[in-house]
Amino acid sequence: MTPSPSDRFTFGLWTIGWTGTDPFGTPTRAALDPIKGMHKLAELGAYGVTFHDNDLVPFDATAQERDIIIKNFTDALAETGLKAPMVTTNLFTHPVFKDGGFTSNDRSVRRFALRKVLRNIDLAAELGAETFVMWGGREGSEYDGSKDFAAAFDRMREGIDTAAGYIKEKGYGLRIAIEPKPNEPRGDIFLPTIGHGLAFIAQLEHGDIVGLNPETGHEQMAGLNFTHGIAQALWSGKLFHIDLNGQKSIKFDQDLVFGHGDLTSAFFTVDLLENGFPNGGPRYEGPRHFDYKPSRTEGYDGVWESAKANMDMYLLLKERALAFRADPEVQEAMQYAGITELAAPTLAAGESVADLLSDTASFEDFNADAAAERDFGFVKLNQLALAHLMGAR
Ligand SMILES: [Mn+2]
Repeated sequence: MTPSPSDRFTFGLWTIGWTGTDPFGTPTRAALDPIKGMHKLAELGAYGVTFHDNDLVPFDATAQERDIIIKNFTDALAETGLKAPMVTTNLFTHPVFKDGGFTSNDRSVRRFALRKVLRNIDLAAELGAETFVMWGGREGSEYDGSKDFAAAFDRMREGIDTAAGYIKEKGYGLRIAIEPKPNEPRGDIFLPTIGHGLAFIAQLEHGDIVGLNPETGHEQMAGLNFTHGIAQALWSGKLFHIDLNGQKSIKFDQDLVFGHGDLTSAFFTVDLLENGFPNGGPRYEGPRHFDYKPSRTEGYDGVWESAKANMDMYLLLKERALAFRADPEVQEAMQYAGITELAAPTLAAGESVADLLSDTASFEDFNADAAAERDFGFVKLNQLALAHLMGAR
């Protein structure tokens, strides 16, 4: 499995650059020079890199230092051929953001956060990024009495609409993607799941350029099915970007390599991304972005192994998912399961509710017991999927 830029694999600079700091321990690796990291990713076959403003430019850098760092980064993009398709803003590391950025109870912090975001939007546009991710890791609370939640949603809407309005006003080719997460670092984070995100976007003035950046582990931390979630985001026209990684059930954010958590779920995620819905429909065409952490037990050889592992896992799963759909026995099992039948509208073309009400075959003469005799063969279909996943077919 040799990744190439045409696979559109991207990595956050913060992923390969994570030095292993966790709430219980200090770094286990020396800091990585982002430019060196970019050269290594290009060598491994990645398409691009993504970053938070402060992954590159230190929080307290002077304007002059910032210019030099951005120039070096832009040069490195040119040298490596890497793209920077997604940019995001760090509104969580500095203590000023301890109660959030857009939803801090402190108005001066909210104004500072908005300025930090607008400045970073300019940079994202300058670099030709397509997606501007907003992960509100500190937007939330530990205590339900600590905030006026309605006001917090108003401020969240104000922040995102202001940023989206600015993008439109400037004519930038950017779309905003909200990244849901249920908790960590806050006890509870606003917009905790894909579903909450979709409902929130519907309340925005500039919701047409706001979508989602769902992350595998974030949905799984909430006990939710990631593939269902991205399917609904796609169906809603809101899957603007995706963060792939691995998570084993409801616990802290593990940020494992993609597929190293729930492998079966990862198979169906790739099946959806690569093969699309069985009966057609919207497709995800964006980068395959990995947002993971190389385990803190590893040195830099292990960091690069883990970066390769994400791409390997994706390509292996892609190969298996393509074979799965192409298998005549699978197609037969899908047919038997009624997967095609689900695409047929329940009412016939032009049929009114009155027509349905007068169709005695649908109710009065419907034999529910006979219909209940039908079986769907879902277990056989799933066994075929797992056999393909394991390379046994
Ligand atoms: Mn993420």
